[in-house]
Amino acid sequence: MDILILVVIIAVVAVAAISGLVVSTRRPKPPQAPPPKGRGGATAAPPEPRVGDDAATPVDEERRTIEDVTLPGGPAPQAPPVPEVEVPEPGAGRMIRLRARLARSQNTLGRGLLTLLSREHLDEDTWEEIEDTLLSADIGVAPTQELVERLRERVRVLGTRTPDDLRALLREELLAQIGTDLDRVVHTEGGVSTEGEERPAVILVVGVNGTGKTTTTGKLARVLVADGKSVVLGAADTFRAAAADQLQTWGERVGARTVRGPEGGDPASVAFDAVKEGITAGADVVLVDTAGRLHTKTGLMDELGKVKRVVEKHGPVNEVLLVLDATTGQNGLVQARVFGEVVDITGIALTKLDGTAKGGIVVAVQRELGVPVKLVGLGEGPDDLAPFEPEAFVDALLS
Ligand SMILES: Nc1nc2c(ncn2[C@@H]2O[C@H](COP(=O)(O)OP(=O)(O)OP(=O)(O)O)[C@@H](O)[C@H]2O)c(=O)[nH]1
Ligand SMILES: [Mg+2]
Repeated sequence: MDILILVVIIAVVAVAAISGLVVSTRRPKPPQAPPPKGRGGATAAPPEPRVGDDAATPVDEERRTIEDVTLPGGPAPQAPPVPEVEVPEPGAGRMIRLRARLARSQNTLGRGLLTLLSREHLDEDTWEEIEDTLLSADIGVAPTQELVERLRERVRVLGTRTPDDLRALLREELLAQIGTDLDRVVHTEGGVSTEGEERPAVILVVGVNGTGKTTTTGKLARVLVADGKSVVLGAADTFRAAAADQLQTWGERVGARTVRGPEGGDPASVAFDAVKEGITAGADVVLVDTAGRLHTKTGLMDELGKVKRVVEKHGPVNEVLLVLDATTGQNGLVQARVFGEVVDITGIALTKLDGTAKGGIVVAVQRELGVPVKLVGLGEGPDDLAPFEPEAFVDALLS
């Protein structure tokens, strides 16, 4: 009997011992802190385990809001970013604001002329130097000769020449060459479509490759939006999808919708659809960006003519802006002539004036085409396009 009792007791103790062992092996281990790098590699005794020590974040840490918690399985899904609509600078007075940039690139012409005219003896050599200075600024042969003749005459009449007299004289003569009474307004008055609906103004932007058409279209959209107009963009450069993306990015920044077509599609059809969208949306202005084309490629020039004709099914185009890169000099004049033959150019946007001292091209190109420079590009920034103001231009030249 005693032996039996002893066996039962031993069995109970053995079962208890085994179950305790099992439980202890199942309990998760608290995370192992790296051993402190004590002197001589000695390790401190591990602290007593506490509740919550095995959690990723200690329970006694400051409570976090629900937004801060990263859900298991990766970062929380992000809402698609809403493009921020910017408030562009108004167009008026931009040329004055950008005057410093203009002065930096252009005033070698003004300073050069003033220095030469201030010489005590204005001999033939000096007049030749004056002529060369004007020619090297791309003013063109005929305007240079005219200007030199007038300056000679007026300097002779003037007699003594103070720097202020010379500056005033030069200002007047340069302004006369540039023209102060040309219509430089970018026309944005809508009209009535051929279907009798109200329709937006339509502006076609044309030019050879890389002159700055898309950039100028985007910048002009900003000027118009700043002036309170609603704008639709037409991506009629269908050669590359990237061209439409580029324009769309400009549009999104100011909340202007971009109408685009399939890559390699018919540009005339995209331009037509853009104007249709402008009519439907009740927009004020539709700006149509076209692909860069060499004026020497007849097929491409014919295509441009077609874009204009197709758009005009809705009603007349208000403006055809030829974008010219000021750094290309005299070659720009040849481009202007050929584009003018295919589509009636109504205004010139002269870009990259910040990158050349040859601002005289303003005079030359107006002469060549008989149309005014309406816009000038003075940098790559979104608001670096200014309505052209002759007085501000000449003042920057002579500053
Ligand atoms: N410095 C300066 N750069 C300019 C100006 N206007 C345009 N650019 C730059 O010129 C480059 C060409 O501009 P785009 O607008 O892509 O030219 P594009 O005529 O549309 O070119 P294609 O569509 O390929 O024919 C870009 O790097 C512009 O930032 C300007 O006034 N000043
Ligand atoms: Mg382009």
